[in-house]
Amino acid sequence: SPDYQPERIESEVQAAWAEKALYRAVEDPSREKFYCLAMFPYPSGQLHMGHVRNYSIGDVIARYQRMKGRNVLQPMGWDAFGLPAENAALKHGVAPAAWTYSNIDHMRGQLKRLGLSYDWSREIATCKPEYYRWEQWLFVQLFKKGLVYQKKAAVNWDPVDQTVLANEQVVDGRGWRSGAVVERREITQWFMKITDYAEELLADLDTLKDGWPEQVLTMQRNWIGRSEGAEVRFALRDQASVIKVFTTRPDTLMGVTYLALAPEHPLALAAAESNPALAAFIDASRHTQVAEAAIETQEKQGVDTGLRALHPLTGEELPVWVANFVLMGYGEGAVMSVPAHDQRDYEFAQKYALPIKPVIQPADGAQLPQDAAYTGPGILVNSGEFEGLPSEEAKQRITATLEAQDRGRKTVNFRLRDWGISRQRYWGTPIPMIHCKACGAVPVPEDQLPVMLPEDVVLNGPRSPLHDDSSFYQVDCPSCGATARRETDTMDTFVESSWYYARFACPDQDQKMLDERAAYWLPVDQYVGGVEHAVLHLLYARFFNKLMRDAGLLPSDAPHDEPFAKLLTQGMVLKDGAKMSKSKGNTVDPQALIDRYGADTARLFILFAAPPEQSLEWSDEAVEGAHRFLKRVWRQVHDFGGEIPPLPAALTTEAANLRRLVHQTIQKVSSNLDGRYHFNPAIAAIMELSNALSKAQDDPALRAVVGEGLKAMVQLLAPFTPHISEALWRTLGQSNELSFAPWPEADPAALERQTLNLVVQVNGKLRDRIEVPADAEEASIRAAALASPGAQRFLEGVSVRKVILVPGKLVNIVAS
Ligand code: ANZ
Ligand code: ZN
Repeated sequence: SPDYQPERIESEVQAAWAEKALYRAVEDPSREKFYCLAMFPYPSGQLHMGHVRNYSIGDVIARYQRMKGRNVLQPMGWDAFGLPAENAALKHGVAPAAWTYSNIDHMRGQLKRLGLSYDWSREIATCKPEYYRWEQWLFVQLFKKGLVYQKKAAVNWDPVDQTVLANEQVVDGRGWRSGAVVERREITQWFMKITDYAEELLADLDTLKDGWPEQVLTMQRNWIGRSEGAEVRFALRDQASVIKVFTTRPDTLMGVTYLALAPEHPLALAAAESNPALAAFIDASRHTQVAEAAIETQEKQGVDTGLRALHPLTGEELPVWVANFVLMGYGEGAVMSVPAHDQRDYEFAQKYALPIKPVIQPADGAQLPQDAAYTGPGILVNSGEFEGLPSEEAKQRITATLEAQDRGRKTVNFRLRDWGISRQRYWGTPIPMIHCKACGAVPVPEDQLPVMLPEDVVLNGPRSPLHDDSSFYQVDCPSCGATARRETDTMDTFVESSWYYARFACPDQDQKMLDERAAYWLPVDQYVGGVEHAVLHLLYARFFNKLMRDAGLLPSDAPHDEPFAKLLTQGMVLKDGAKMSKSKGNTVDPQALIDRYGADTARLFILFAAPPEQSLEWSDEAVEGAHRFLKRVWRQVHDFGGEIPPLPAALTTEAANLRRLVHQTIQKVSSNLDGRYHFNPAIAAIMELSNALSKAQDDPALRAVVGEGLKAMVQLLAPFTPHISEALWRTLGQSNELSFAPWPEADPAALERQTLNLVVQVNGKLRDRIEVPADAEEASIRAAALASPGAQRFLEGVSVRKVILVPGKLVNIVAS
């Protein structure tokens, strides 16, 4: 038989697929569709092992569904905007666009080499104007609906490079290039109102519970962070203004001893004008980091503003402080402080000698802690008319009392913030807005879209060249014609990845963002990607799906409310127990693996080594093992050679047993692929079948069954190792396309175990009858006979001397 030469076989098979455009997806409402999508890659330059895993998993699912007769769409594209292109441009003096496009070319070749069944005619690169123009178009629609707006927000500012830095460009509080201490600056930026969709984004997570990992749903729920509570309004003693706070514990209202404002709170800023100590504190807080996590861990500090607020129910005077742990972006940017029952408030009160007034007693009568806040529920004390109420009831009653006096109301607050999408970077989608002195922010008229990003640029530093390119920013106001300035910020690259899955349905549509093909293909039936995207990408994509639905681009029905019906989050690829990463220097280059063993071995190894959701430990031996298996399969099918004879009308027991194994394997593999991703037991079953077939190979009496088994084996292997399967399919004399050959069905007749009825005698007298499998071993037949109730009755108190087996007829137990 010819040698197994993966490189030759794989390139021949791939050429044939490409020539026939085999995996081109065509909409066909009469067929059940299946949209399989793996998260598209950033074109960093080289495929890494995580990509190989991600895309191999997706391809198994797509290929299986295709063989099951579904109309499958499996597309691929490039998440092509982003910072690394700018960094590479600075390092190597090549324009980000040129760098990106050449990476795409290289990586496309690598993906093709893996034999992934993509419809390459639908390829998308998000940095192309024909893609991002529709993102700009949607941005304008959202602006008109009020779902996009501008406000000031904090950024990381590098005072030496005079530029805004992304969070990942800040290393230990310093600019990655200049080494300068990064400052916090407030600049005007664009926001998308994802908070308008907070309730729906939260509620619809329930509809995903059968298709998404519970862990991802939980992370999204926490990220959205819905809290029920109350807004309470505190009047100021000496001014007409009020301080609004959000609290989840209105039951503690009688224990408030001071208020705390965020440093950016308007009242704090106003008070600072006549209070130098306060001004200095606020100024210092500008130098601290933007990230919420950093704020949580820093030491609690504050300054008294000198303002006095009035308790809404008692009229008692309360000092108003500014505190560094109060976030401007959460709730109302102000807190009613209850040091007896909130740990932060407690520490702050201790530090600045503010009063602590307990108002909640543990219901079980336990003592309040001596040196900490008691944060649990309980019974109200020191609380006037609310005395004695349990916390839950007190929350209702106190809120109702405030409401009646117009000093508060019940509210729901979300942790989720509006999505700031402005990036002061070059390599991104230009924000399609124009700033006019007279008219304000004016959207670029639709017929002038796209706002093209100049690709032929030279980067001299981290500062975006758009900021200094007057041919880009100098424009006439579309509304009044005066000289105006084009927005020079670009969009967060998460915007592109929020809707690419929909655009794959109609990537050639140049009149609209989406057409009716999107209604056919969406939702994605199976999405595959890394769990690191559990929140941002997967939340933004869900948000965009709803935006596109509400813009009339997708049907308003339940199936189209969510973009991804099922989600598989694959585990990491490890080596020596650690994540493979360039910085650790422990990477294995997939290209070298493929060059040496072929794509089928690479795929088989990665699919067999661990369940998709779990981390996968690299192992050279396991790669070798996968390769040896494929070599054996190759030899096995070639040794068989030629036509598969028809099955004889009656099978010998041996033949029936082998045939049963063939059909059991079909059943096992199918059940492990159907709606599940149990690839390793599926592959293990195929390996067992291969073993059994190779033992039977030389027996002419078994030839028909071996042929049937080899054919099934090749079909079952097709989703995992498509090239060798395709080649062997031809060897077995098949002329149809294996990729579309119907998935084999287990024959119930073959699965049935043939049985024999045997007579059980004790000392030659008939005492029972037993049914045993036709292929049962002698020992198990003897055991069954001895255990039969009829024989047992006559075996009590005697010893068995001998058990005589007359095959196919009887078992005689000799006892005395
Ligand atoms: C009074 C109180 C008493 C509170 C008590 C807690 C315990 P979650 O559950 O995360 O929604 N808070 C409100 N706005 C804040 C802001 N801008 N920055 C920092 N903290 C803020 O948290 C709600 C609680 O966080 C609110 O309830 C408020 O403190 C605080 F025994 O009000 B609480
Ligand atoms: Zn104007």
